[in-house]
Amino acid sequence: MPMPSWWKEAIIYQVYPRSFKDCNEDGIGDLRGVLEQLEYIRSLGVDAIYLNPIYPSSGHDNGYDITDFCAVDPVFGTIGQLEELIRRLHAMGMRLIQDLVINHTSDEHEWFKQAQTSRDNPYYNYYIWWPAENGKPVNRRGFFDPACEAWRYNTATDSWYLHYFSPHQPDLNWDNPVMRQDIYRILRWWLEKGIDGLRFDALTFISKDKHWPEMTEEILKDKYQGDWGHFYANGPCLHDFLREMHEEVMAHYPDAVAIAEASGVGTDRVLDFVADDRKELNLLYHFDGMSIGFLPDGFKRLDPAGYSRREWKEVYSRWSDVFRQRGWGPIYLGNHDQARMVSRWGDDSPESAKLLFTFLLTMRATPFIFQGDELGMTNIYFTRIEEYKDIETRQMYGIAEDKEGFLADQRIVARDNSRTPFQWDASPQACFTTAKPWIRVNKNYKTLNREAEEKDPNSVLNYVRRLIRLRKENPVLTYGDYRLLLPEHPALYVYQRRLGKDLVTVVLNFSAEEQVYPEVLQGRILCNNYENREARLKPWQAVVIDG
Ligand code: TEU
Ligand code: CA
Repeated sequence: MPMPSWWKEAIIYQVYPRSFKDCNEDGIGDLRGVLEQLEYIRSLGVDAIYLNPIYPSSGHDNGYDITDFCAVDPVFGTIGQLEELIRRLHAMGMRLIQDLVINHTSDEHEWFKQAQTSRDNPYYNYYIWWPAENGKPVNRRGFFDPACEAWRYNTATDSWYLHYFSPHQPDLNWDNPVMRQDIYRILRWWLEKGIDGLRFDALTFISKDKHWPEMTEEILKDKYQGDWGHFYANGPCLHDFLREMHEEVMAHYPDAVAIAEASGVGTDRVLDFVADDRKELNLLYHFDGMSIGFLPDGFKRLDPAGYSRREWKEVYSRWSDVFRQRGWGPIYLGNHDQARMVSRWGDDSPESAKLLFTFLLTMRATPFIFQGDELGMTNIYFTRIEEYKDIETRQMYGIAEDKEGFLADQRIVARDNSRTPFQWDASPQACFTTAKPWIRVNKNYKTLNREAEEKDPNSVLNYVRRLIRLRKENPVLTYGDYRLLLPEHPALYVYQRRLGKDLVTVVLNFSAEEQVYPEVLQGRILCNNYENREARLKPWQAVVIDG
């Protein structure tokens, strides 16, 4: 049995404030909207909120380009409202995890505004530069750059600055100890306000190899599975920085959880980050699950052959087994960077949404629920590039040769699919706002909304509430061992959770077809997304059995 921790037993609800609830009629969600809906969030039975960035931002990447780390963007509200959110969550016995971006800043951050004026400016070395006299910078990919470049020339300093994302997001130079101390000061400033943890954005990218090894598509393929994220997550000083950040900051707030968004880290390395004795991080979330079904070119193109449920079972079983003895992990099926989980991994049906939640809430990991998924909210299925707001979609469209094919895939995988306004009820704009929303509300809000689902005992919403209660009432679902059955079955995902005498079997028909599994008739039903239970499992049927 692992050492108990609140963040191992918690169920965490991700709030993307921009799309949650708008209370000042500007079409953009805000903190007042979150405060107003705290009772709803509590009614789910979750234990903590993970809040996407609310800091002043230049707005190129929905808040992931920060211009002031120690403030709240007026578009979201005030620091006082954030402090009220912390207070009220604590009073409810809940917690707050904030999202902080410390791999890069906005190019409108004071540090960068100074740095770009002169090589002698004290802030120049807060960033990563390639002096023009050294010739053309080495090949690196910028994920959101119009030409996929990761270097942008700056005239005043006659040098190029590095940006792994857009040119408006210059990467910070973590080799600079003065810059690191400034970051640690910022972390303490927030932790002193009583927040209960931090989700660190793109954290595995913070160490850069300053020997600037050449990177070609061939080397990338040979050494990093063709994934720039794998290469970027292999910087030489990454663990030194994480250990220092732990020693300097997180160790002084032992009840605060440190979570890394960790593109490029697999099960072969994860314990180097999260094993207790490493004194680096508590949780790290991977991309292996979200990468299922993509072609390996890193441009979010779907494999026309689709993906196999065997692969799904292998990935999630591997990410459960790696923590069998030490360490712990989160589990998620959607977030602000992914499409709606019921569209990406189900078939938009409520049954498939319930099945996905049964999986999410019975695995040996800390479940993260993205706002709206508990209603079964679906993709919005934009058809034209003009409908998209997301820098990633617009940038990739600009460089895509097959633009029609790219748009067809984006209907399934685009990040904007999960960023559409929360659907509260059937009133105009789903009661998200009385103004024009920053992004269109999904047309299905008239029937797919919170108010309608509150009234339906069989709604996805009420099913999720029951599942959350089931997980809370049965420690076997949190700490119990995990054992996969039928690994080769192409559609059935069956596994057991065992803790002492307690044994629970989870039977999931991850398909739109009926599947025969007579063993499902044994044992007392703890949860079932259909009325009845027969040896022929219905499409997307999920059954949790005691024994
Ligand atoms: O996402 C980082 C991220 O998704 C990369 O690690 C990923 O490998 C890359 O996008 C290639 O697909 C975080 C935030 O979650 C995201 O919303 C931001 O856009 C991004 O960082 C930049 O801050
Ligand atoms: Ca607003």
